[in-house]
This record gives sequence, C-alpha cells and structure tokens, in this order.
Amino acid sequence: MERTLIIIKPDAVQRGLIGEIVARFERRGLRIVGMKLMQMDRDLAARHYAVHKGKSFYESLLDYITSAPVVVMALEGTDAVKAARGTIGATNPADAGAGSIRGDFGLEVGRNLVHGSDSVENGEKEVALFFGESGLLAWGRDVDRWIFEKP
Ligand code: D4T
Repeated sequence: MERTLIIIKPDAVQRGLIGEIVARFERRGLRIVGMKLMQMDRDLAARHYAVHKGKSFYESLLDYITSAPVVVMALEGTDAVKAARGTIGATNPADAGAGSIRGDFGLEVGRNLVHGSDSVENGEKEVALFFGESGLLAWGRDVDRWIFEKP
C-alpha cells in the first residue's frame, strides 16, 4: 500500500499541536505504521531537503527544522501521498484552504507546521530515510474494511 512521510515540525510540537495533527490524519483514514519523537540533526535535515540546496530559504529551513523536536510518522493508505497533502494544505499557509492543517493553524511559509511527501517515489525514499524497513510495523486495523474497499 502507498506510503507517505509526515513530519510534525518544531513549531507545531512547540505549540502543543501534535495530538490535533495526528488526529486529522487518523480521521482521514490513513494507517500509522511508524511514529517517533526525535530531534533532527543538520546532516539528516540536509539529506531530507537536498532538493532545496542553494535556494534562498535553504539555510533558514535547516535552522528551523533542527531547532526543536519533531514527530515523524509513516502513513499508509490508498493514494496516501495525495490524501495527506490535501489534509496538510498549500505550502504557504496564506494560500491554504480553511479546514486544512496549514489553513487552520498557520500564517507563514517558514512556519508551516507539517511536511508531507510530494510524490509516491519520494514517499518511499523519505520513509526509508527516517525509519528503514525494520522501523515500521505491518499491522491491520479492525476498521480497515470500512475505510478500504479492498483492504
Ligand atoms: P514540505 O517539504 O515542508 O512539506 O513543504 P512543501 O512540500 O509543501 O513545500 P516545498 O517542498 O516547496 O518547501 C519545503 C519547505 O521550505 C519552506 N519554504 C518553501 C520556505 O521557507 N520558503 C519558500 O519560499 C518555499 C517555497 C517551506 C517548506
């Protein structure tokens, strides 16, 4: 089943929004197969955000993501990448629709609360970077047949 990596970023952790954000993904129907509280070091942050190296916001992005603990989650589900990005909202919270996490809790792109993988390929790569295969739990929920047509 498709996987996506979610990072509940330092601003969201500091603001006490972990539970609120996890609840939104749970209610969406996505299945949590990996979850941990951690502090990202600069090396891991640089690997995760390698695509942005050289951009004007790169250094401040690394400062921000390494500034305090984050919660990382691997989520599984049908179209997990697209579904999670819909729940998260547009990159700039000013453009994010009401009802999305960024639209409900954010104002600035440099404090946008949550990361979600942007493609199926990156979802696989990012989940592997943060969890490896051994860091994930394969399990089924009793409710899966009411969320997935073909669990
Ligand atoms: P992430 O990767 O954090 O989920 O965000 P998005 O997928 O929605 O957006 P992104 O990869 O384009 O940007 C990564 C990260 O950089 C910050 N950023 C972005 C910033 O501070 N200034 C900017 O101008 C842009 C484009 C926010 C998210």
